[in-house]
Amino acid sequence: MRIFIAGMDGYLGWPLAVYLACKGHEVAGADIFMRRKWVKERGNHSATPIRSMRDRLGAFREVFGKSIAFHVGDLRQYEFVHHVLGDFRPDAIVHLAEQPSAPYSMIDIDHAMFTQTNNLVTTLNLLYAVYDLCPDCHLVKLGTMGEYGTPNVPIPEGFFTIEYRGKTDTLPFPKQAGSWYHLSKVHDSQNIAFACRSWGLRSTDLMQGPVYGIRTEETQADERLLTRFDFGEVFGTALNRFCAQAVIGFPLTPYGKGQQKRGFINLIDSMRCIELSILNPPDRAEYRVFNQFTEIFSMVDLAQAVKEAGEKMGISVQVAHVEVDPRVEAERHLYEADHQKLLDLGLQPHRMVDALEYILRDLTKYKDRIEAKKEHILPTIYWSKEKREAAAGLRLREVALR
Ligand code: USQ
Repeated sequence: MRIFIAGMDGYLGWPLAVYLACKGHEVAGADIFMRRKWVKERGNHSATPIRSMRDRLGAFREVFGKSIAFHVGDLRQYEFVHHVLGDFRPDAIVHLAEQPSAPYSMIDIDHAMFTQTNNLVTTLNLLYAVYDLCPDCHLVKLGTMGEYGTPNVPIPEGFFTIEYRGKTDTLPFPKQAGSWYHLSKVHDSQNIAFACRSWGLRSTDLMQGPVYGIRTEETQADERLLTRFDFGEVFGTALNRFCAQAVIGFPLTPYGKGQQKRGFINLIDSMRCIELSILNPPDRAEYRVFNQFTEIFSMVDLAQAVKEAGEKMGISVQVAHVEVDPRVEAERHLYEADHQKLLDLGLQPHRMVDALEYILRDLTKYKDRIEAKKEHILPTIYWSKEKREAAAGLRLREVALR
């Protein structure tokens, strides 16, 4: 199949391009390297030393004898989107070209505005270009489990059937996202569903949970193919952060009570889910939703699992709750979310406990790079003024950074 990856330079985009190209698909992608810029803007870097796109593409050609087409450009510019899609005429587009960090979106008005305009404009451009050029093309969009929030009822895969005042209908499940970033994905979902209804486009919206891991089977072949690995407060996600903290002897940081639960997924399974979605497209005019995660854990569960894995390897791991959760979120809540549809398509999930040792081992190689930026681990971005005030003078900061 001809697959276009919007946002090919990111944590998921690059290994996905390599994975799909190795599976025999014709892959093209675009990026303007914003993720590199945002992480640099925060003064941080990837734990893994990532190569330039030119080096990555060259290494891929050298190792696998195949090519991936790449365009440098801004997907917020409609002319650019129209040009690259017109040229390539994809069967499927994987849309990863968004600002993915909740804390980044909560820094201030500029970052909130940037996140929502960037994410919504890029999605709208893709919808219009698909409608104009290749209306049969399947848009695989990366949404987030965070779109649903944490309701006190089970979470279905996108839709639920409800009886209200004697009538029954199947409707989108309510969205109660917890950051400007997560809300950008809610708005995207509405826009995509509308385009499917009104123009007959087809789309799969993947409600993905936090992804963890570094290596995929293909990127293991050569260090130049490694994807990025963020561990700071802004772009690092919970489990990846805990692993990075463990290897430098920094106490693991569940926020608040640490009873927040999320649905996690291994990077390898994330690639496979996207492939399964592409291989099994929806009908024209269909907007469907898959919940893309494999196991649910609380932050305390994660910290305990990393502690046990570390200790098996002779690394002593401390856990020190960050007293004031910087986010406005439920610190204890129900989290019963369905995740059957991708299993029905053939996903065979990896277990988190089996991956931890590899992640810790891999990260140990980049210990110095994590150590060099450890001041970026503890949270400094607060969801509200009340949170910021409550957190002033956190004891952990002094202890951990000593
Ligand atoms: N958390 C901690 N300690 C930490 C970091 C995070 O307790 O050191 C907690 C947070 O308070 C939150 C949970 O872990 O309750 C998840 O936080 P996260 O930073 O791992 O993930 P989140 O901000 O929700 O965003 C990440 C990705 C985003 C994706 C989302 C899926 O950055 O792109 O959409 O995971 S989900 O979490 O299901 O919404």
